[in-house]
Amino acid sequence: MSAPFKLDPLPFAYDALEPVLTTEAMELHHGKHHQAYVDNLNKAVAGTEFEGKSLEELFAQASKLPAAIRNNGGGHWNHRFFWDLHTTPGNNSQPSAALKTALDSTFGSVDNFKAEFEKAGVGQFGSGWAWLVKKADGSLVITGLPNQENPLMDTSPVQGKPILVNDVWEHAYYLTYRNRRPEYLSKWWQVLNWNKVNELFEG
Ligand code: MN3
Repeated sequence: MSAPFKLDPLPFAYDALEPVLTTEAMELHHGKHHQAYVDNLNKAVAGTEFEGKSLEELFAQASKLPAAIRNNGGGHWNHRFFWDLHTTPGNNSQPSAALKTALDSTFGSVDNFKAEFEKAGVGQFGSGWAWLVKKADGSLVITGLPNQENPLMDTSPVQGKPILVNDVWEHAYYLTYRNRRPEYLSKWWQVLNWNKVNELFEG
């Protein structure tokens, strides 16, 4: 039997993203919410035919998964991917020349891309995530997906390689921004590490 899923420490300190994401918000989001997805995922796969499989293997057959495995597996993968995209405010990272060219040609400009991405986040009804996906043909598309779905799942209406995501569950922003999801989305760019997005786009 393979080792159960586990919660890795954040790749930065809990206070590294202040003031955009506060220490209290990060401690709760990572230490409680993400931990709960990991714990519930381990409970859901224990003793089933799905135990010992990687998340990517599970997502490829998401349509056949019990809801508890799909929801908590997505919750674990999505948060791990999300944390890796963050960096201290003022890091001054930017889209690479190749990514900028793709964003310009797809969305008109990087600023227009940001506006479209924020719109997808604001428009995602209820809980979910806003995604930027590189499809198999290399094209870029923005999509909102509900709950803990992601573009690796065979159930997703948009399939492909995720290269950027933002969490628009209330637990992601409510402590700091209350009901102001648009403000959270617009400030969040300050803590995005474009170098990671560049690597994912070009990789
Ligand atoms: Mn979350």
